[in-house]
Amino acid sequence: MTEIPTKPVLLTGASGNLGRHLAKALGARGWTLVLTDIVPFPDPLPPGATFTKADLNDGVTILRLATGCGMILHFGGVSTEHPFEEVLGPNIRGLYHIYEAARREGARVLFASSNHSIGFHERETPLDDDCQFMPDGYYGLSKAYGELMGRMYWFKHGVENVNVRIGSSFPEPIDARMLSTWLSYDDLARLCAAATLAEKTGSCVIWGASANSRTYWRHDARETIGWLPQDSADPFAAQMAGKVSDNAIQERYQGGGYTVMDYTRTAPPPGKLFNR
Ligand code: 15L
Repeated sequence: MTEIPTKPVLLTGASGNLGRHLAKALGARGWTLVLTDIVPFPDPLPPGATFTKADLNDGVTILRLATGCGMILHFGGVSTEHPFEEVLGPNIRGLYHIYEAARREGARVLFASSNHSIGFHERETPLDDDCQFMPDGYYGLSKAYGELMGRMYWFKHGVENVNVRIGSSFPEPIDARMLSTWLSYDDLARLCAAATLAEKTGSCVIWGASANSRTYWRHDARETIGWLPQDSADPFAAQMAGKVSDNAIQERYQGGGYTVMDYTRTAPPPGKLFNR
């Protein structure tokens, strides 16, 4: 795909692992990128890109950065499990600033959601995009809230949004769980490009995983946005097979290690009908 968006694209979280890869990959396509992060951008700027150090809590600056942009790729905020107070500002108030900016600009949002919004689903239960939220911590909860914020802005204000429930986006899978959840950097970049260039998206959900035969996930809106993953974790299967933890809870649920962080339940885990 060589098409170039007609308006600049705002990329938050540009200095993070995924942001850096996206800045490079989308910059190489000739896209005009407005990059921002709370920490400095560590790489050479792609041609035509600008970088502004900004806090997502600062709504005025977010509005200014989004001015003239047609798309916001929102990868900023806290990206792993943290105490509630640390998640609140960047992931809840910050996301509100992103959606207000999108509303004012008539821009579309790609929200980097996470599998941790549904992390307490059993690994053996294949999920579609309309499954219940089952957050496995404050971080996952903020991602569920973020997806719902997108739905509200779509119904109430017509702001389009693509909610990507990212599995595990790393250069390569690093444990057996990632044979199911891995998303290659290149598939992620192609997904961001497709979501930006699609004619219409409405408010939709995409499972952010490569074409892994051991996937936990099924139906989503990939046909609507014209994205199909091209990579797969399958070739890493033999290497990763033994890389499992000795924690039965962690191995039971899709969210893996996040489900057991600060886990204080003493009774046996709930059954499949999760509230019994
Ligand atoms: C995420 O949401 C995190 O951002 C990432 O660091 C991984 O922990 C990933 O989930 C995962 O579940 O593997």
